[in-house]
Amino acid sequence: TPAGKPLPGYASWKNADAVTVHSATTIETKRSAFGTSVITPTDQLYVRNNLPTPPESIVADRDAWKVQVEGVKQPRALSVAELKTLGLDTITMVLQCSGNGRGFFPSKPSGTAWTVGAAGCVVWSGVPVRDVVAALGGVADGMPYMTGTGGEVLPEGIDPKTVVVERSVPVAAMQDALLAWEMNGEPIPLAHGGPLRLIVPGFTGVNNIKYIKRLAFTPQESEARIMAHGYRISPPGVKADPSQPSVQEMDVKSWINSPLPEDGTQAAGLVQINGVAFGGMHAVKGVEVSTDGGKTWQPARLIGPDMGKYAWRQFVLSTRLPKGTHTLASRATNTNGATQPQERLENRSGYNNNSWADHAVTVTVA
Ligand code: MSS
Repeated sequence: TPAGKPLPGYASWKNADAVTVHSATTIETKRSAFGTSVITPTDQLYVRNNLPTPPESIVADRDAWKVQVEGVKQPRALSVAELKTLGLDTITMVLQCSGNGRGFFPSKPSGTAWTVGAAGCVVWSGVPVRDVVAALGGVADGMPYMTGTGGEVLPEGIDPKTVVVERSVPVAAMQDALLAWEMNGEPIPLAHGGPLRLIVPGFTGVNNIKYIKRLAFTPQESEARIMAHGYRISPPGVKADPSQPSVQEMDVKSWINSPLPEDGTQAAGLVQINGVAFGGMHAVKGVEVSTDGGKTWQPARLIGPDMGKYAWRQFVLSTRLPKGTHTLASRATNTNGATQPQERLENRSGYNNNSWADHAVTVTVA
């Protein structure tokens, strides 16, 4: 990133040309770097850390890492080595920060002004949480939540609840969840949560706890600040509180990755307008593309492999663009019948932006 900040040490192996470094804890994939191969290469995937990254030493002996499992009939600590004996599955999933698209909010909420690049499509391998739970006698009675705790060593002298990365999701999310040790064919790098990460498919980034040290089935949601007050859909100007909805299940969303204004002036004629689309908790049913700012829409074609309902699909509209300026937009629909809305849902912290209008791009053709 010649003009931007340097890559931080723990992510020095990232492809500097493919990312924008916002800060030492926030690195965004460039819109022009997503390509059309479905999977986001690990060295181009965004990073978002709420705390400083743990030391490299935690990935020195990956199999020795332990997770404490609680709120089951037989609670105990399990090593990664033991987890590997209990079950195995592979799932492709869109990992997307809750604040992806915040940069399009005119209200300029505080937090990183991500545009589209706090997201990627990643293949994860690990043990299904339900297999771990079965090995420990099942979930204990009266536990409506699954709570994951990050393995960061917390700064001393402050109430841990104010800083710990600990999130609760409804226990039903366990059905598709993994305790993962591998991503895109290699052990999960420290930057992305190795040696062990909780993967909750369909749920926004923050619910996918890195370097997980505790997985608990709990009677209540975590009282950590990141759960109780952080990541809530608060009305504009209203302070966050636990009564407001938490940022959890993702919504249907798509955006165009090519052509882009930064590609410069396009030659008039045939163009392959392409991008990515995902359905949140449901598969993508279809994508429409507009070349006139949303006045008219044409069906796009889904291309590339279908890697399951939690993955994104690539789409293309092959069309002719005459000379002039054209506002290109995409609008996805999922198999549950939800269509991407024109407008974002206004909220204080700029979460869950899936507005098609915000994600439109204007290109010049000469
Ligand atoms: N985990 C932990 N442990 N820590 C931290 O900080 N963050 C979150 C998740 N998880 C964290 C965790 C967030 S917030 C996000 S997005 C994600 O993660 C990211 O991932 P990557 O791998 O990309 O970095 Mo927003 O919703």
